[in-house]
Amino acid sequence: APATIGLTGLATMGRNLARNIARHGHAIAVHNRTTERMTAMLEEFGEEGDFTGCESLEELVQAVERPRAIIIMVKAGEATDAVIDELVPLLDEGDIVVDGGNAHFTDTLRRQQTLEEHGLHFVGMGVSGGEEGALNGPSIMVGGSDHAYEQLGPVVESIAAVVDGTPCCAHVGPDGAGHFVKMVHNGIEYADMQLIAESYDLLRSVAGLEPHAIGDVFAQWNEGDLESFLIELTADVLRFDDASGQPFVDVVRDEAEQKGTGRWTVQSALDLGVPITGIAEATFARSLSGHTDQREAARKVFSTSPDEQRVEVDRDTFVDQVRAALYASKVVAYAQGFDQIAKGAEEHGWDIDLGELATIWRGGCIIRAQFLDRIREAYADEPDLTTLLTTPYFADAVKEGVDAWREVVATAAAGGVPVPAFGSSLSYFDGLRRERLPAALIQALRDNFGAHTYRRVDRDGTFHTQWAAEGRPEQEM
Ligand code: NBP
Repeated sequence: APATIGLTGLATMGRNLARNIARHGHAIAVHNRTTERMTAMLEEFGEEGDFTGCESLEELVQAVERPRAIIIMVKAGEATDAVIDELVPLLDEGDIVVDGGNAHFTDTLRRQQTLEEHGLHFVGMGVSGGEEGALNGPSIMVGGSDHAYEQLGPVVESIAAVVDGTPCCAHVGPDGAGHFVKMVHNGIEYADMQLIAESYDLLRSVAGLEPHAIGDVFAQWNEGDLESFLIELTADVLRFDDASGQPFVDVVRDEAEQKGTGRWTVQSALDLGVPITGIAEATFARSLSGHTDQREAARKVFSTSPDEQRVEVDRDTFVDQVRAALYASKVVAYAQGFDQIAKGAEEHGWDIDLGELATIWRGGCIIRAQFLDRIREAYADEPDLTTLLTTPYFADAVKEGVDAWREVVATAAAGGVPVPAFGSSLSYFDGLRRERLPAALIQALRDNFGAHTYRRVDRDGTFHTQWAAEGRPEQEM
């Protein structure tokens, strides 16, 4: 019998996704550019389900029932285009091509257009959860036509993670919507991790706790509002010792890498004009960590003895303040990320259900957290929410934590501990709540040097003041 679905690209992600699909009872045809990967996979896991091994894309296409659904799970970028170019002439009208890789959503928009011209459906499918998620249940964000989702939905929903009986899989919107929200999801992941890292740094440098003890603190935090996969993982990592006997975190070089989704998120936010300061600072913090030459130069010139920057804190109080600051900053990071999705949806004409996103991120993905239930509830209460920050639950949490948040940022500054994500989140919060912003001065300056005009507080309209040559206002005599 023909296979229900086909998949090409059997590296870590594709192989695990194919196994997951087969384990759920769907007959699947599998292919990989280098055939050995396919044969090795079937040798090892062929018993897990109904697999058809294919040595070429022609064979793959032949093996799948029509209208076909073929998932591409290869390296994002040129490799994906190469596979699409090869696949398209082999397909028939009405077939569905699914890109499950980490594509940039603008590539997905472009590919969708091209395939539509060939009478094919193109689906951009964001898959979160890494290697483990792909095998045991990822969070899946599908962008594509209703028609394509009708066929694809039952298969992908069956392989997704499940929370409270709900699969962590959604038809987010058309064309690039799935990859767009996957991108922002990854951006939020950057912010989450940076906030955790700053918390660790403060507990170590200011409160003087050792990694194991900090791991215990994180384990405790995981019992409350902060309960999440990343907090749990942090507890595990901090309590883990390297074979050399040292804490594992101490043998890892302090240079964080990135594959680019954080950068994409920030670039898109700049285009959309959405201030996602937490995600941006998290992305820049990784860049800074990699600038080893500049770091070395600065250390030589500016290093101080540890005593010069020692700040005295009450350890228990400080630990609790850091927890409050972490929670408040996390609220800001998510508010900013959801804001970006709302603006992106508006820009591209996508009707994205933000509450549904919070729902499908509760399982399978790296940012899964109890917290997302609160976001889901917030959007259920008010689907057209202006910002998550002001919904009663989060507003109360922020109000309760704001003094601690300020204390932590001030202590970090006094102690010379960099907290770009904590600091920028607090500034974002203060920026939003401020009665008057110094933006008035910026606009006055812009009118002065560039005649960019300004609006007034006391009447409607657009104004320009006649500034004299030296930039001074002309005096009325
Ligand atoms: P990789 O991103 O490492 O890609 C390797 C696969 O791409 C192999 O199957 C390789 O075939 C194939 N490939 C390449 Br490279 N160039 C090709 C070409 N020109 N034509 C045909 N096939 C080509 O695999 P991965 O880590 O499994 O990730 C797959 C996708 O899933 C990526 O887009 C990734 O960004 C995304 N993703 C990854 C994760 C994760 O945690 N790793 C999470 C979520 C999403 P070969 O065997 O013949 O070399």
